[in-house]
Amino acid sequence: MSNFVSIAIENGVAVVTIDNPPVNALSFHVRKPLYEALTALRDDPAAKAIVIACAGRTFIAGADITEFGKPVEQPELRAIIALLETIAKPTIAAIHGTALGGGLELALGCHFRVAERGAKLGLPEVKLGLLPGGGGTVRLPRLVGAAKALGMIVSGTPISAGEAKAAGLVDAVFDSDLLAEAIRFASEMAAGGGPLIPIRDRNDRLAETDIGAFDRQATDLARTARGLEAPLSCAEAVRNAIALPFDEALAAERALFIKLVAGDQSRAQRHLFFAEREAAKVPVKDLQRRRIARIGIIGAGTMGGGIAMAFANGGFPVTLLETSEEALRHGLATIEKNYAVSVSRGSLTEEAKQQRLGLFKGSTDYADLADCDLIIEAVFEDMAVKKEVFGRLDAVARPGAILATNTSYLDVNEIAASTSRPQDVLGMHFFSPANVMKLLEIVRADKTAPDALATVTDLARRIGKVAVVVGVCHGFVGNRMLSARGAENEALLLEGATPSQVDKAFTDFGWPMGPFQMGDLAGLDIGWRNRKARGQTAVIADTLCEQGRFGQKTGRGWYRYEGGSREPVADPEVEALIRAKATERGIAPRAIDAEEIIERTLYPLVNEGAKIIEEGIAARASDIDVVWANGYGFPVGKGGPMFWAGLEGAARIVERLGYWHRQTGRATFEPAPVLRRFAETGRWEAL
Ligand code: T1G
Repeated sequence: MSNFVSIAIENGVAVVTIDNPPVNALSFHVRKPLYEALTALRDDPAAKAIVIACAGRTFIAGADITEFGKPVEQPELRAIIALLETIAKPTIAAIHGTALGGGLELALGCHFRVAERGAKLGLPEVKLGLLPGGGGTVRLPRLVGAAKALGMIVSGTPISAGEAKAAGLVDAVFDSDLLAEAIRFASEMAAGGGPLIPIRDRNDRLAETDIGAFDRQATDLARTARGLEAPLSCAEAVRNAIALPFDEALAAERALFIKLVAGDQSRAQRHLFFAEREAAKVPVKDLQRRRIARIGIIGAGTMGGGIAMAFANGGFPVTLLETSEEALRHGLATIEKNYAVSVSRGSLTEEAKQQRLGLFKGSTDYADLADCDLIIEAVFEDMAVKKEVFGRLDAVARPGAILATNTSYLDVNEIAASTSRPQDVLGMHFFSPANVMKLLEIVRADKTAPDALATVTDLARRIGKVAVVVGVCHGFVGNRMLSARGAENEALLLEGATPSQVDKAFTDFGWPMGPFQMGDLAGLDIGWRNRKARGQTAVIADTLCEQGRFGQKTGRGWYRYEGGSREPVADPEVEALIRAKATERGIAPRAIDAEEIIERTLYPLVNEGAKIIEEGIAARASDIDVVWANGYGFPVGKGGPMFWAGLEGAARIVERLGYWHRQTGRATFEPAPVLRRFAETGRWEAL
């Protein structure tokens, strides 16, 4: 056959094996021999049944994403599935690892699906700004019902083999020997001679659909789309499956797919897919990783507790150190409460909760960190405190242990220099809540050893984090750019905009919330403390804090929050304060539109990213996109600030920054040379 597709016939059962590492994507070089194999077996009397299986760690993880945007080579996936549905002998997909996207769609072209206990099945195309384009939106509802299919397709979240069995998506689940079991299953089906009904001809589950409930579900799901087209197209396609004859619904799916795959949003989300994988690659291949079995966390506060949970969730035993028994008890109690909330929400079993709690060992004695392989400090954000902690760590940690600081801003080189082993020191900047937020900025200090960096980068994936390696500067990549994005916030208010107007410009852009609502959520006192520590001021925000307006936690900040609700209400008192501060400065209010707000906030964001590339703080522009999409809610449909700059038009950004620089004389607006270069070449690169 070919290197990628092979056939073996055993006891009348033909096994077609796909072998296209690393994830058996349905690349053209797989599709062609697969089509030929199935055609041959359809007509081969020796084959009483056909099993489709995959070599390696997973069943087919989808179409080959690298082929999107290029001319499509025949046969397409749809042709292979249409061929499958003409085969008058049992066809069985044997699923291990993941059956995703086109991989699950191919399996839906078979009469039967059997899976290994640990397998995951899903249609995650929406996460690439797409919808299933191989008939998934039309066949899946026929098997699992429209409501279940809609949930799976609009969320893109895979389900377990057990859940798939319960939903009717798979016909059998085996704990082991998947292939042998699949061959046995195939023989039984061939011998049974039962009716072989292609899914396209199964309409019972669709007929049961409560269309009113379906439309309400679709409307709810659409509400969370925040400007993304794919979730709406997914809902429309599944609706078509209910309302239209099979082939019409299939054609409608195709039209929607072609529109989305050519669109900027899918290009942006595909960019992020590969950018996340690129960011996790350490430059030195085949570097021996250090052994990491036990984790030590210093500080059981909000960050320390969240970090500890992230590692326990990844199966690591954790030693949690605090300065006093009381602080330790409080920290452990908060962790237990957080797990209890997950159990009450059904996202965790009581058994799993107990198992994870069993991984924690509390202590107030530094000596208990001596058997830890990685120790992460999450104490108060003060250099003197951090140096004192690292000095004590240096005395107790075993040779070769990795010592990490969770600082959000401070100089990791200075912290490393407070130890006798700077080669073992790096930053691990988690985002709050650390057990939830996916982003992890790994800070490479000047003396950090490459194997320590590689070890921690790999570890990040094992605890479900998206890791980005960054250099040392104030605020690293994320927070440094956040300061540049926020530098104009107060000026915009003094000149006439309101907090609601600025926030609306951001939510219309696709952000979950704007800077003022975000400030109220995080707590205005944090920024206030940082500004005071750095001798900086923010005339309006400082006044709000002096009035005890710290945001949601005090019921008043930039907005009012009535009766403990999280819903922001515009507060005339704040607008009066802003006008008063403006009058004191002789600033007359004027109309400011969303375009100006975006120019004065997101253009400096991109500009700061350009400086970061120039300084080598980020290895790639796409790393910056990964930081902002995973840590700061940058709309994925825009691909991150550096990708978006290409969509927005770098020449326009340079021109408008130049305009505001001339207007204000403020440095944040001076176009960076790397940005000017990007405007000329379309490539982000250090000069
Ligand atoms: N196409 C091309 N390359 C892929 C790929 C794919 N579908 N999936 C993974 N890779 C590459 C990836 O870039 C990396 O490369 C390597 O494989 C290992 O991946 C018609 C339209 C399967 C859960 O969205 O979610 O089908 O960096 O590091 O952590 O309807 O990969 O080593 O050079 O992620 O073990 C739908 C995408 C496609 C699933 C494994 N499918 N993949 O995770 O490994 S659209 C998806 C994943 C589609 C049809 C449509 C994960 C994984 P490199 P990895 P992993």
